Amino acid sequence: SPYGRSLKDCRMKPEQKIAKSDCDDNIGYFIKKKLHVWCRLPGGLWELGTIQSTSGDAALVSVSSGNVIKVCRVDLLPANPNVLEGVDDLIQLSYLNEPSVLYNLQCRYSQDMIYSKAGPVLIAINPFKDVQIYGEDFVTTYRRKLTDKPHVYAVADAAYDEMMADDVNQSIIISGESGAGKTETAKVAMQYLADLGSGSCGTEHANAILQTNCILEAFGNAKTCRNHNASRFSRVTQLQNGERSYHVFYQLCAGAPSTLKERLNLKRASEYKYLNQSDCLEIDGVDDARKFHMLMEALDVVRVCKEDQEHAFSLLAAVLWLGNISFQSIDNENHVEVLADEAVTIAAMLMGCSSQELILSLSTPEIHGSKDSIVKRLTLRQAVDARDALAKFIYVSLFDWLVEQINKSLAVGKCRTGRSISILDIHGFESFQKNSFEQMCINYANERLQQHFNRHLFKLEQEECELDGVDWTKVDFQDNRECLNLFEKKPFGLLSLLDEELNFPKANDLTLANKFKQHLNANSCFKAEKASSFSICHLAGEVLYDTSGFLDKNRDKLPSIFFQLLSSCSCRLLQLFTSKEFKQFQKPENYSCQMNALDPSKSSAGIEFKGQLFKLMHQLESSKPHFISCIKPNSKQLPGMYEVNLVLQQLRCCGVLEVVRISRSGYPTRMTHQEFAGRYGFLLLEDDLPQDPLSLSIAILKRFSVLPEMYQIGYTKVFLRTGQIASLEDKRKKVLRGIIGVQKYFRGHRA
Ligand code: AOV
Ligand code: MG
Repeated sequence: SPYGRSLKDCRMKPEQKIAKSDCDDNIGYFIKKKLHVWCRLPGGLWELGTIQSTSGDAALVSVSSGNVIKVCRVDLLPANPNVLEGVDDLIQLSYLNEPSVLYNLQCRYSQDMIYSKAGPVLIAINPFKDVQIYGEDFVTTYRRKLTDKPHVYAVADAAYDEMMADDVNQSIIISGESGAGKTETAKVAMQYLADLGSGSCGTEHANAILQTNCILEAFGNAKTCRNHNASRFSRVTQLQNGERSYHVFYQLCAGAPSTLKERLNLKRASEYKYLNQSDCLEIDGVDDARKFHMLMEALDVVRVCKEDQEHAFSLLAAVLWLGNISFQSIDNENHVEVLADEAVTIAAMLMGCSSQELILSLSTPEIHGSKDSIVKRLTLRQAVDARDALAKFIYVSLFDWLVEQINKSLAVGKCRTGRSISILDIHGFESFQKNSFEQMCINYANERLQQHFNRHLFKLEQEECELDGVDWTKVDFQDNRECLNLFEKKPFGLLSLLDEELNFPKANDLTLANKFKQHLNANSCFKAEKASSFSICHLAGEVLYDTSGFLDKNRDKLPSIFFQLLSSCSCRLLQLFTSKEFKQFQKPENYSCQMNALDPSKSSAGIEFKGQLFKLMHQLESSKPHFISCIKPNSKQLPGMYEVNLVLQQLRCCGVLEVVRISRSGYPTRMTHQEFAGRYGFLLLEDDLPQDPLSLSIAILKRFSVLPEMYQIGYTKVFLRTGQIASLEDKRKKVLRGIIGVQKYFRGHRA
């Protein structure tokens, strides 16, 4: 598994998730009734079978192949009756154990039903192929509410209706791991909303909104080994083999018209060190030159003027040329100076400064920490780091600027109702063999989002019960307050301690790890590990982190000498990037740790990240959320392939099982009185046939001696506890068999 430890070490232990099996409690009943059970085979796969006999802790089970195998009782779980096969909503399952959920989703996926519901959450399993469920006809079908099949369109439609009816902002929150389909799902949702909106805002405005995808993907997405179109950050300067930097660089090199190429001194992508280091310049089936033309059109559509476009392309070229700047050794101690070649000349020209100024800035050592650390000359490592920091700063600022331009342009549009639907395409929980600062930030963000998810869905559950007049009994759910404290507590939380350590010039990976261990051990989500490692028990699983590189990555500041350089450049955008107003726009509101973003010594990546996260949460808190969980069915990006363990891993991580558990922990099966009477009413005798559906439901429950603690009667629905529907189904089947037997008898008799 690519997930290293997380499969084994999920905080939610399997026995918690697989609520003590009904099968284990009623094993005699299962044997007698020949009911299906799931047996866990060695290797973790599940197979359907029926129990033949038990002795002690083991059971003999006959499986579908005809073989009889010996299975430990703890490895047996009840399976759902056939009537529940492939249900739209997992909440309808009588038994919500992992194999049942996996099988249900697989059954649907094999028929291209990639969307399912898990109570209030939409599950989307990546098809890795075109599925014929999008486009005008489907939009109309969902808009007119002619179907209730789960779909992103249905989610977007509900968000739209609720926004209009309740005058409340909505958010569609999409989660899932890399390659799970978040960005595609976001686009499907946007497409639907743009179609709806084109009526009121005009097609032009709706089209402009859709065109932003093209721009954001060019500048914000890149090929990784997991996803050829991954939404990524900070990968301008360093690449893994087989991965690419942001698409826009390759698009520019391949597609810029010759005059532009000349003005920017552009070469082929293979000539640039930032691009040629990973042995991967092209993506199968992707025409970068064509994409560049689409990008330019999209920029026109969102009204970024030609002059600004040219500025943006110049800065992209400047970044590429910065990467080609090299250094030569000047002594035996690995000290270097900048090589004054064409890379420096062209980069300086594109930025609007002189080569001398650029060289001087690249050669001036940054002084951080105490005076002891002052060095007169740069080592190769320091010089490369400084150059890369400059390139990253330019790219990041360019990206932020572009987003601002797009927002300004769209705000000019005709429809300003004051209400919005936000679509959040987030980076999902990650757990690799080795995890660093980036994973910590990503997982922290997911932890915050998960809290939002739980709290909200928990509340929903309560509301549904109350609305239907059903007694609300507290169901427990995993609260991650403790884990969030581990990150956010002041002064002894991960982020504060990390920042504090930046002030110690002699700090290193080990001192940082020790500091964590010294101050955080009391938190139950923290685990000290060997040397520079520690673990965090995240809601989605335990993750092992290694502090190596934490300090450098957290420092993430642009040496102050570059601020001086950039503010004196003639390029208008560079001046803007170092100006107060620009920083003001980037600075998150509701920022708990106020700081001067212009003072590089005070910013840290962790604090910045937290600030942005708080801003995001603030925005989400004030909107009505709709959740979509994307699942990647295999790690090969192939259609028609469903890897059970990979899916299970994700279901556990994204908390979907937990939500279904929460949603139904009290009374999982909910059927309207009409549905209930429709299916089981015929089981009643003539005498006890009441008129209204609610009384019919009560009569059915009485007739079959369902214990009062096993159900509740709501105004509109029957709420049943786990397993009840299965036993009702059993009775129904028996009666039906009896009826068919009688019919046969009569037919035979007549004949
Ligand atoms: P991600 O956004 O979740 O990853 P994407 O949305 O980029 O993942 O999806 C990855 C690939 O899966 C896409 O390029 C498509 O080829 C395919 N795909 C996803 N959803 C669909 C769909 N509904 N129909 C057809 N193909 C689909 V990342 O951004 O890496 O976390 O950082
Ligand atoms: Mg994405």
